[in-house]
Amino acid sequence: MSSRAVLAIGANIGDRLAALQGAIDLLASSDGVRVGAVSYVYETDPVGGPDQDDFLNAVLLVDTDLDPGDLLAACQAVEHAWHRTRDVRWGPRTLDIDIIAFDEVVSDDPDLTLPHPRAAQRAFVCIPWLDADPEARLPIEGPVAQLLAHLDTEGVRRRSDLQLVVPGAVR
Ligand code: A4P
Ligand code: MG
Repeated sequence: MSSRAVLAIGANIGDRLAALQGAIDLLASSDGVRVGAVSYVYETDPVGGPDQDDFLNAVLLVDTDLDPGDLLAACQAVEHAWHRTRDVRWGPRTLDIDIIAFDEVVSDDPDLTLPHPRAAQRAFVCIPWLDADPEARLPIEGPVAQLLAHLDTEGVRRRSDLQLVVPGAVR
Protein backbone atom coordinates (compact mmCIF):
# COMPACT_ATOMS: atom_id res chain seq x y z
CA MET A 1 0.00 0.00 0.00
CA SER A 2 1.25 3.42 -0.91
CA SER A 3 1.92 6.15 1.66
CA ARG A 4 1.93 9.92 1.32
CA ALA A 5 4.97 11.86 2.51
CA VAL A 6 5.71 15.56 2.63
CA LEU A 7 9.31 16.56 1.90
CA ALA A 8 10.90 19.97 2.48
CA ILE A 9 13.89 20.80 0.31
CA GLY A 10 16.35 23.64 0.85
CA ALA A 11 19.66 24.90 -0.48
CA ASN A 12 21.83 27.93 0.25
CA ILE A 13 25.15 27.26 -1.50
CA GLY A 14 25.97 27.13 -5.20
CA ASP A 15 23.27 26.89 -7.85
CA ARG A 16 20.36 26.62 -5.44
CA LEU A 17 17.62 26.18 -8.03
CA ALA A 18 19.60 23.43 -9.77
CA ALA A 19 19.95 21.64 -6.44
CA LEU A 20 16.19 21.76 -5.76
CA GLN A 21 15.35 20.62 -9.31
CA GLY A 22 18.02 17.91 -9.06
CA ALA A 23 16.44 16.68 -5.81
CA ILE A 24 13.07 16.37 -7.53
CA ASP A 25 14.55 14.60 -10.56
CA LEU A 26 16.55 12.13 -8.48
CA LEU A 27 13.66 11.42 -6.10
CA ALA A 28 11.34 10.90 -9.06
CA SER A 29 13.75 8.31 -10.43
CA SER A 30 14.17 6.53 -7.06
CA ASP A 31 12.51 3.11 -6.80
CA GLY A 32 9.19 3.25 -4.99
CA VAL A 33 8.93 7.06 -5.00
CA ARG A 34 6.50 9.10 -7.13
CA VAL A 35 6.62 12.88 -6.95
CA GLY A 36 3.21 14.58 -6.97
CA ALA A 37 2.61 18.26 -6.33
CA VAL A 38 5.49 20.71 -5.96
CA SER A 39 5.21 24.16 -4.37
CA TYR A 40 6.40 27.49 -5.65
CA VAL A 41 10.01 28.42 -4.87
CA TYR A 42 10.74 30.76 -1.93
CA GLU A 43 13.76 32.87 -1.06
CA THR A 44 14.05 32.65 2.73
CA ASP A 45 16.08 34.29 5.47
CA PRO A 46 18.22 31.67 7.25
CA VAL A 47 16.75 30.44 10.54
CA GLY A 48 19.25 29.45 13.24
CA GLY A 49 22.84 28.39 12.71
CA PRO A 50 25.79 30.62 11.84
CA ASP A 51 25.67 33.75 9.68
CA GLN A 52 24.84 32.36 6.24
CA ASP A 53 23.26 33.16 2.88
CA ASP A 54 19.56 33.06 2.09
CA PHE A 55 17.98 29.73 1.21
CA LEU A 56 15.76 28.64 -1.60
CA ASN A 57 13.06 26.41 -0.12
CA ALA A 58 10.21 24.36 -1.54
CA VAL A 59 7.95 21.47 -0.50
CA LEU A 60 6.94 18.40 -2.46
CA LEU A 61 4.38 15.69 -1.93
CA VAL A 62 5.41 12.14 -2.73
CA ASP A 63 3.59 8.84 -2.86
CA THR A 64 5.83 6.00 -1.81
CA ASP A 65 5.91 2.24 -1.37
CA LEU A 66 8.90 2.62 0.96
CA ASP A 67 8.72 2.58 4.73
CA PRO A 68 9.82 5.80 6.51
CA GLY A 69 13.37 4.58 7.14
CA ASP A 70 13.89 3.58 3.53
CA LEU A 71 12.47 6.89 2.32
CA LEU A 72 14.95 8.72 4.61
CA ALA A 73 17.77 6.61 3.11
CA ALA A 74 16.58 7.54 -0.39
CA CYS A 75 16.54 11.25 0.58
CA GLN A 76 20.03 11.00 2.09
CA ALA A 77 21.32 9.30 -1.09
CA VAL A 78 20.00 12.27 -3.09
CA GLU A 79 21.65 14.73 -0.66
CA HIS A 80 24.87 12.79 -1.05
CA ALA A 81 24.61 12.99 -4.83
CA TRP A 82 24.70 16.77 -4.42
CA HIS A 83 27.92 16.50 -2.38
CA ARG A 84 26.19 17.54 0.77
CA THR A 85 28.62 17.64 3.69
CA ARG A 86 27.56 17.79 7.31
CA ASP A 87 29.97 20.13 9.09
CA VAL A 88 27.81 22.48 11.09
CA ARG A 89 24.34 21.73 12.40
CA TRP A 90 21.88 24.17 10.80
CA GLY A 91 24.82 25.44 8.73
CA PRO A 92 24.98 26.15 4.99
CA ARG A 93 24.20 23.25 2.69
CA THR A 94 24.07 22.46 -1.03
CA LEU A 95 20.90 20.44 -0.46
CA ASP A 96 18.83 19.47 2.58
CA ILE A 97 15.84 17.13 2.36
CA ASP A 98 13.67 16.75 5.47
CA ILE A 99 10.71 14.42 5.84
CA ILE A 100 8.06 16.70 7.31
CA ALA A 101 5.34 14.08 7.62
CA PHE A 102 4.74 10.46 6.61
CA ASP A 103 1.06 9.56 6.65
CA GLU A 104 -0.01 9.94 10.28
CA VAL A 105 3.17 8.36 11.66
CA VAL A 106 4.37 9.77 14.99
CA SER A 107 7.87 8.83 16.15
CA ASP A 108 10.45 10.34 18.51
CA ASP A 109 13.32 8.31 17.04
CA PRO A 110 16.22 10.83 16.75
CA ASP A 111 17.21 9.24 13.42
CA LEU A 112 13.76 9.97 12.02
CA THR A 113 11.45 12.13 14.11
CA LEU A 114 7.93 12.32 12.69
CA PRO A 115 6.37 14.67 12.12
CA HIS A 116 9.48 16.86 11.77
CA PRO A 117 9.83 18.50 15.21
CA ARG A 118 10.46 22.03 13.92
CA ALA A 119 8.03 22.11 10.97
CA ALA A 120 5.21 23.79 12.91
CA GLN A 121 7.46 26.76 13.76
CA ARG A 122 8.83 27.27 10.26
CA ALA A 123 7.11 29.53 7.76
CA PHE A 124 9.61 28.35 5.14
CA VAL A 125 7.95 24.90 5.45
CA CYS A 126 4.30 25.84 6.10
CA ILE A 127 3.93 28.39 3.27
CA PRO A 128 5.14 26.11 0.46
CA TRP A 129 3.35 23.10 1.96
CA LEU A 130 0.06 24.99 1.61
CA ASP A 131 0.85 25.66 -2.07
CA ALA A 132 1.24 21.93 -2.65
CA ASP A 133 -1.74 21.00 -0.46
CA PRO A 134 -4.13 23.73 0.70
CA GLU A 135 -5.75 21.20 3.10
CA ALA A 136 -2.40 20.25 4.68
CA ARG A 137 -2.51 18.96 8.26
CA LEU A 138 0.45 18.26 10.49
CA PRO A 139 -0.07 15.15 12.63
CA ILE A 140 -0.52 16.16 16.30
CA GLU A 141 -0.43 19.89 15.53
CA GLY A 142 -3.42 20.26 13.18
CA PRO A 143 -4.17 22.35 10.07
CA VAL A 144 -1.07 23.98 8.63
CA ALA A 145 -3.05 27.12 7.70
CA GLN A 146 -3.83 27.63 11.41
CA LEU A 147 -0.20 27.08 12.41
CA LEU A 148 0.92 29.59 9.80
CA ALA A 149 -1.38 32.27 11.25
CA HIS A 150 0.92 32.33 14.33
CA LEU A 151 4.21 32.52 12.42
CA ASP A 152 6.33 35.42 11.26
CA THR A 153 6.22 35.19 7.46
CA GLU A 154 8.37 38.22 6.69
CA GLY A 155 11.53 36.26 5.83
CA VAL A 156 9.77 34.08 3.23
CA ARG A 157 9.49 35.66 -0.24
CA ARG A 158 7.97 33.91 -3.24
CA ARG A 159 10.27 33.83 -6.29
CA SER A 160 7.74 33.92 -9.11
CA ASP A 161 10.64 34.09 -11.58
CA LEU A 162 11.76 30.56 -10.59
CA GLN A 163 9.91 27.34 -11.26
CA LEU A 164 10.37 23.68 -10.39
CA VAL A 165 9.18 20.98 -12.76
CA VAL A 166 8.01 17.45 -11.98
CA PRO A 167 9.47 15.10 -14.60
CA GLY A 168 6.74 13.60 -16.74
CA ALA A 169 3.99 15.84 -15.33
CA VAL A 170 1.50 17.25 -17.82
CA ARG A 171 1.43 21.01 -17.50
N1 A4P B 1 16.40 13.30 11.24
C1 A4P B 1 15.51 13.13 12.28
N2 A4P B 1 14.26 13.36 11.87
C2 A4P B 1 14.34 13.68 10.54
C3 A4P B 1 13.35 14.01 9.56
N3 A4P B 1 12.03 14.08 9.87
N4 A4P B 1 13.76 14.26 8.28
C4 A4P B 1 17.84 13.11 11.40
C5 A4P B 1 15.09 14.20 7.97
N5 A4P B 1 16.09 13.89 8.86
C6 A4P B 1 15.70 13.64 10.12
O1 A4P B 1 20.00 15.98 9.74
C7 A4P B 1 20.50 15.49 10.97
C8 A4P B 1 19.81 14.17 11.30
O2 A4P B 1 18.43 14.39 11.46
C9 A4P B 1 19.90 13.12 10.21
O3 A4P B 1 20.95 12.24 10.43
C10 A4P B 1 18.55 12.39 10.28
O4 A4P B 1 18.71 11.03 10.63
P1 A4P B 1 20.97 16.65 8.73
O5 A4P B 1 20.17 16.92 7.50
O6 A4P B 1 22.19 15.84 8.61
O7 A4P B 1 21.40 17.99 9.49
P2 A4P B 1 20.68 19.37 9.59
O8 A4P B 1 19.66 19.51 8.49
O9 A4P B 1 21.74 20.42 9.73
O10 A4P B 1 19.97 19.26 10.97
P3 A4P B 1 18.49 19.36 11.21
O11 A4P B 1 18.30 19.23 12.68
O12 A4P B 1 17.70 18.43 10.32
O13 A4P B 1 18.23 20.83 10.79
P4 A4P B 1 16.90 21.35 10.20
O14 A4P B 1 15.90 21.41 11.27
O15 A4P B 1 16.60 20.62 8.93
O16 A4P B 1 17.31 22.81 9.88
N6 A4P B 1 16.64 28.27 7.27
C11 A4P B 1 15.97 28.44 6.11
N7 A4P B 1 15.53 29.67 5.76
N8 A4P B 1 15.72 27.38 5.29
C12 A4P B 1 16.14 26.10 5.60
O17 A4P B 1 15.90 25.17 4.82
N9 A4P B 1 17.24 24.67 7.24
C13 A4P B 1 17.84 24.48 8.39
C14 A4P B 1 18.16 23.10 8.83
C15 A4P B 1 18.16 25.60 9.29
N10 A4P B 1 17.72 26.89 8.81
C16 A4P B 1 17.07 27.03 7.64
C17 A4P B 1 16.83 25.90 6.83
MG1 MG C 1 17.97 18.13 7.57
